[in-house]
Amino acid sequence: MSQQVSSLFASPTDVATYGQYTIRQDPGDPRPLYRFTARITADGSSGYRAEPGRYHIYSGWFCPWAQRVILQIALNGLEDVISVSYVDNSRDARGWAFRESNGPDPVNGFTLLRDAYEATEPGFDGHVSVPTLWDRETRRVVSNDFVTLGIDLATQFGAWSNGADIYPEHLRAEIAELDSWIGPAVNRGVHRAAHDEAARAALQGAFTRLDARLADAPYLVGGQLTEADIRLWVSLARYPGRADDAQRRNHPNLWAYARRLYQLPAFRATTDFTTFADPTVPPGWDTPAAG
Ligand SMILES: N[C@@H](CCC(=O)N[C@@H](CS)C(=O)NCC(=O)O)C(=O)O
Repeated sequence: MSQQVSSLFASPTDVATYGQYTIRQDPGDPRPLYRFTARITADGSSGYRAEPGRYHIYSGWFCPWAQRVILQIALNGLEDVISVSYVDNSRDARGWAFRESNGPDPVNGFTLLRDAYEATEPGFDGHVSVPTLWDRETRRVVSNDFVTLGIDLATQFGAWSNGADIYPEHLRAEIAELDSWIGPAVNRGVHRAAHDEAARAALQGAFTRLDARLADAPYLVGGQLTEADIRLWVSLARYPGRADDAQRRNHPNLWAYARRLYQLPAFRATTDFTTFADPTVPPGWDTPAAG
């Protein structure tokens, strides 16, 4: 019995034995870094039809890119339509793995996420990343492209969703416009800002702009919760200064908005601060907002 149980899990992370996780890309290799970009479609025209029970997402609690996708599932009420499991929060050269911490791989019983890629493409040598979308029917990785994955979850599963329209057609251009500066300054800048003066200035500049925008609007675009809020939230939640008094003084609307989002069940259920580099939950976030 104990043998059976232990075979569901990878051995503990062991960098001394296995080394650090790295990806080698030879100069001149034209292949994209993230190789799997297939799309799910409601009408099945892409070869991957939106169907309940067919797809599984391998996620990681720590990962902002994965959380975007998991938030789409939660906000659309698709928890019983698309299954989700979580890799362990640490890795060595073997990449993401399934351990007791976050449970086994409920679909394939793999111990390493790499095994899913290897089953899809023998000899696979690219990024083993979360989120990864697995198709039970064709038994392969369909996508590890978090942008299109989130959009497909938001738009192709209408037959089973609760009707929330998180990526409304009339707001897509505005969502893209926001992404063009929030992406570099915030989503990709937040970690760089810890050790790079220019990145820090860009991040604080973006916060100032967002603070003004949120002064008289509950959400970033269209007066409703959209993909734009999801994209911003995953970085605000992981921003190391989120609990600082100075942040709340300088950008009161931005941090009140972040707190409001955290009051929503979907945001709360998909955010685990203990898996972030700084696990601090800002003061007041755990108490319900007034009104
Ligand atoms: N960087 C990816 C987004 C996903 C991502 O970076 N996920 C991280 C965890 S937060 C990961 O699994 N990294 C492993 C890798 O990229 O090889 C992309 O640009 O598509």
